[in-house]
Amino acid sequence: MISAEPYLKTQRVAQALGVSVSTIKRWVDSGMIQAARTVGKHRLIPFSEALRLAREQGFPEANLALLSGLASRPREQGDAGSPVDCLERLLREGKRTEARSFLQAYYRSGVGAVGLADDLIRPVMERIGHGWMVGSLDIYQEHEATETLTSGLRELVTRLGPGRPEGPLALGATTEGDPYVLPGLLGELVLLELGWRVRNLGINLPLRSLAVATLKHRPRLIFLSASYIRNEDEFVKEYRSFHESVAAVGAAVIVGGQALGPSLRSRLLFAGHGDRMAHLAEFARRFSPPAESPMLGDAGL
Ligand code: B12
Repeated sequence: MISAEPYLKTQRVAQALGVSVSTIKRWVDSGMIQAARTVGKHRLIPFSEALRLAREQGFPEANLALLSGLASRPREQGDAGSPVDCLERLLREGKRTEARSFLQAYYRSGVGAVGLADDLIRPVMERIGHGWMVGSLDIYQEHEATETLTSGLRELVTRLGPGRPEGPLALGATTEGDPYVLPGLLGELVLLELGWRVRNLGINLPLRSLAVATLKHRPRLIFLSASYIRNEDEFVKEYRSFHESVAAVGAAVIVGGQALGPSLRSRLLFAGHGDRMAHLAEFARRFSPPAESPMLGDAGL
């Protein structure tokens, strides 16, 4: 069940955006901000609407910490300001429920799966990884951060549903020995939004088995994420026999991930490569023009 969206009082949104309460009320009444009403006719603003407003209206001084319950006073030096600051701090403090609802409100605020992946989750996890590397974070906190984002993303994927029944099919996986969950889930969300049917085969999948799945399901597209490769020569050998079998069904392979540097890539054959989910989305759009599924925000869900 997707986490309930927090609703905020007009005072809190006004304080966080640095405008007057009457301005917020006027914006609600003019329809510029979507809001609900209490029985007593008080206006309540969905968290995602406040985030959308902060982003679209470009409130540089917006106190997102105040919006996301991280702070209860006007912004001070060093306070979490940007969405990346806020989510990183919620994860560092182990605030799992707040972090999940922040993630989903950020998604509902209209950034789409690509914005969620490339502008929020990747930079946040980079900071978490750095924290682990320099010892300001313990490994359990990195694990907890990954688990929190994983469960939040799984809810969004479930909510977006299995993709359009007549949509083209894509298979996704990470390779053998690679335990990284987030890139695969984000790839799935990106393609579902574009109306693809997606079978995310998960982590740590031997390429031999991905080839079997390809011959069985005959996908149009295979997205492969590699964040960790134990032995590059072995990987290249397995990848070559995998690619021979997928070529037989005419599937296009797009690869990406931190472990696929230029020299390793130069030893592989693939139809596309990307460093960001924006590249996967662009490839999928050009490859099979979509009848796009509604994003959760559009469908008012
Ligand atoms: C979480 C994490 C883990 C977790 C993973 C948990 C899980 N279930 O997912 C665990 C604990 C398992 C782990 C283990 C290790 N980790 Co680690 N890990 C991370 C961390 C913090 C986040 C990775 C992540 O999920 N990021 C979020 C995703 C969405 O971002 P992304 O991977 O960058 O993906 C983006 C793009 O690359 C692209 N993309 C990715 N895939 C694809 C695919 C396609 C088709 C396309 C188009 C685009 C694309 O789009 C994404 C969105 O922009 C990173 C830090 C970092 N800088 O990323 C370290 C990091 C990757 N880990 C690192 C290391 C060293 C390890 C270990 C070797 C540690 C050890 N000694 O055991 C092991 C190796 C793995 C293993 N076999 O166990 C180093 C890697 C350094 C290096 N370059 O070699 C990093 C950078 C940490 C650091 N700062 O040093 N890790």
